[in-house]
Amino acid sequence: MAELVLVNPPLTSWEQYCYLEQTSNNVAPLGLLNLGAVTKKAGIETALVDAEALGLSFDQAIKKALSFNPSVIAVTAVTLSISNAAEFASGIKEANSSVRVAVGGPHLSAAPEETMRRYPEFDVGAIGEGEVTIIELMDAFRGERSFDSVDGLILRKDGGTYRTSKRKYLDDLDTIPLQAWDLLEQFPDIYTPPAHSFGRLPVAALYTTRGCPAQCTYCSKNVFGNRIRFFSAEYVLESLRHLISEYGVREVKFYDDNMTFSKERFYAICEGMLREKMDITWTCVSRVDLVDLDLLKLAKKAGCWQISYGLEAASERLLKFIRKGTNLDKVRQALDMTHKARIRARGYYMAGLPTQTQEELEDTVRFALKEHVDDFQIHLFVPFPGTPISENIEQYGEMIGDWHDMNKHKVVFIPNGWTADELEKAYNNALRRFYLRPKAIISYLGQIRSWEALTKFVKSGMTVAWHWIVGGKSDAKHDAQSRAKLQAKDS
Ligand code: B12
Ligand code: SF4
Repeated sequence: MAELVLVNPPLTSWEQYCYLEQTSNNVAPLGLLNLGAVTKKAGIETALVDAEALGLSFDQAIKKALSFNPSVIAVTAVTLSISNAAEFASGIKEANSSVRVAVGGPHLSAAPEETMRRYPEFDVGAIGEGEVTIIELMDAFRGERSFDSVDGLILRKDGGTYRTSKRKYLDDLDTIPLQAWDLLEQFPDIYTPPAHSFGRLPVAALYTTRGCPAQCTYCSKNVFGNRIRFFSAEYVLESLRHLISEYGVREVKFYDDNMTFSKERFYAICEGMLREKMDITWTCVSRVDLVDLDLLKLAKKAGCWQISYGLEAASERLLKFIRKGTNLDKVRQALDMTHKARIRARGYYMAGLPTQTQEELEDTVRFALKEHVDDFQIHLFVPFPGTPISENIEQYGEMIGDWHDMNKHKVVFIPNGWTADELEKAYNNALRRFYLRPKAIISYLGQIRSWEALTKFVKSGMTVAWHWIVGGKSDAKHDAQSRAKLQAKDS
């Protein structure tokens, strides 16, 4: 029994990664783990169904969620998964119309009105940070306060919607209890990254900051906003101790955008790991203007083996256009320093940015091949709702996809001067050119430290290479199979 069930909706690896599905990254739903931690602490009986990680169909997810006999279901979604969240909510209502369904997360926070208009099956939406909202919302569902008095909601009235006051950001993130990992079925066993992205298992994901003050125009920051807030070094170390002692975790992926923003705090985290001789290897994400050689050397000593940087494009003009706030000199310096510190550098790039020419994309690929980019991740540009660049996107090209296509592997936006076919070919070509080089394959193999990783690497590498060389099933056929899997009825 549980009064509240938190749900990560069904989503297939094909929907998320298309033909790269063998490289899927199964990460625990960190937002729901935060919400579960606060609701449990408040004495609310809580369960969690991670339908995506468990590979559940809608029918299975609905049955599982209702088996707890909840009065409220809280579902989270990014733009890609919002229509699945709605389909799930609709099934819940059909099975038991007295259960209330609340929705929150990055998509609802970015497009609250349009989402509530499109999907009447959501009773209420939660905009922004959720830890205080969920507690107050549960009080409102119990009739102990009015919905209007809860900040950060979008509510229905007379066939339309209205918002309550804006939810203020938490000033002290350390007041959030440690993530409720115990709510996950099969953690950490089923939460594994793609083979080229981990050294050791079990792996857990964490983040140590919220918000980002940079101004990148394509970035979706509707949940945590522009001000960076930090979990303290001690809080991060306590999270690590907990994961190591309770779950035997040996590798951690820090997913926050700017883990090195406060050098003092980053040093304290690394020094703490060393002082306590934590048997942990890890990766993190940063910006090229937020690292230096001393910091990188210390990170290496503390177990860091890869840092990801958002490099986006090897064109000064485009970096300015997207307001990245960096330049190619800083990129080269950071890659060089990362290499000197013997940490692998992963570069995130985008294909099909507004105003990007075919030559500029070609320059980007050449740059990545030439510089010390050990792992190359290129995604198709997506003008996500709520981002500055989405506001006047029609001026730069044509939108051809809807929310459900926004997985960064499908063409949803065709910049002026391109056709969809040209863009797709250029994107696939970029991936093929980087990965199908002996140097890249040897480098990936060199980083693998376990049989599990090696087996996974060979299997996924062969499937993807087969697709590049021979071609695979049509996308339409895959789409249909993926839908059938989600809509299968449990006998
Ligand atoms: C880690 C991460 C990943 C991981 C894992 C995601 C996961 N399982 O949680 C990986 C690498 C797998 C990944 C994949 C993708 N990601 Co991602 N990811 C992130 C990142 C960096 C952190 C996410 C996170 O854990 N946040 C911390 C938690 C606490 O925040 P939260 O989930 O938003 O939850 C809070 C609130 O939203 C709210 N809340 C959430 N749900 C609900 C429900 C209710 C009822 C209530 C009351 C409150 C509430 O309360 C929570 C606590 O405050 C964010 C950027 C960011 N800063 O958030 C991008 C981000 C979420 N990803 C994004 C995208 C686009 C994707 C992908 C579609 C494509 C891709 N490859 O990048 C896939 C889709 C995956 C999926 N199934 O959701 C976008 C989403 C934009 C959008 N509008 O869709 C973001 C915002 C990045 C960005 N700035 O553009 N991602
Ligand atoms: S892309 Fe990264 S650096 Fe830029 S605004 Fe978003 S989180 Fe900040």
